[in-house]
Amino acid sequence: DRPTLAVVGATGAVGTVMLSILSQHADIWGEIRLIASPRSAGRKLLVRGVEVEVVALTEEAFEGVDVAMFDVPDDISARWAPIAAAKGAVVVDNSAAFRMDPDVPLVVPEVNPHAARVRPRGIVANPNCTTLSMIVAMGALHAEFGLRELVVSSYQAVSGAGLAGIDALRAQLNLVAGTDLGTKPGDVRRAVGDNTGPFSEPIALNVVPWAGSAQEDGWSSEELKVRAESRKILGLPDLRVSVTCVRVPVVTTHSLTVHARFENEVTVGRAHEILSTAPGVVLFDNPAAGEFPTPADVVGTDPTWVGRVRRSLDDPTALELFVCGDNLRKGAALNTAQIAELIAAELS
Ligand code: 2RA
Repeated sequence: DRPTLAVVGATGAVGTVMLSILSQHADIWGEIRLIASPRSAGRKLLVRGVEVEVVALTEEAFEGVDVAMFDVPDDISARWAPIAAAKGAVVVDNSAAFRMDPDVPLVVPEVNPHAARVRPRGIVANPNCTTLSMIVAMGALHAEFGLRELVVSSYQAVSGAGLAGIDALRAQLNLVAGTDLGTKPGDVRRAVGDNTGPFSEPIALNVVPWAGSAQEDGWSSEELKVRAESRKILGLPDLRVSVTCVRVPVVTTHSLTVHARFENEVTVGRAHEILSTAPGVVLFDNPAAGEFPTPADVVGTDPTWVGRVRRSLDDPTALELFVCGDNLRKGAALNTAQIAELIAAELS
């Protein structure tokens, strides 16, 4: 019998992309059960070309489920993932609730697929979308050159903050379109007023050097996640990682600039060879011909796109790169689906 899959959080920004991915991938699942908050129960959503009615999140909803994918806020995962696991489902969780739990593997199928096999709590965690937007390319380069340090700046899309983030950017763009705003101090802020949505500052005509919540010594939770998760996925507990997270007025696709320092000397030629053959990576790097990835072109695609590969002028062991990844696909739904497919292959 083909395994039963539950999608918890089916109506959110990531859940919506998940349903389209499940409709595009090989049809390995028996029943696909859609689960969401009681507010969304009864809605009908299309998956694999058929309408499926959403059921409310209850203990009974996990009856007979083999694999349960969770795309819900941290507190909902923290409460319900162990319940689903106790019911016998293997949980693939895309919240931050379990990522750093030593008994929960943090898996990127192109980098550490073997880790998914050992899951004492019956839970496998999916990394944060910002980590995921670069880690496939970094894993490939690490395997060749031996990674020693990452210095990263992110350019994060508003859909990282869910449908509310997309709504906030669209509403703000409507307020500023066709005006001369953005020419005087505070003019955009005054026009946007309280309509900042999930962000602390206006995001239209702006960039905001902040994502997540405040942590010690000025760091944001998002910055600390990228550091801790990169170390765990790559199996490099002492990797030096410095991150600055920035929100930009892009709907979907996170970008990152990366300064990656390695154990050995690097060449752009060898880095190009590795990146052009690594699974899940597209090398798009010919700036003289105007070829480098941008979110507007990458959105809706699966791979990690890499361009602007240069050797650091002052350090022959370091590379500079620009990386883009769709934060809702590889950054969330796609990686979760890939993990679920690894587990399904193991169960069958
Ligand atoms: C963001 N990484 O972009 C977060 C979402 N998990 O806001």
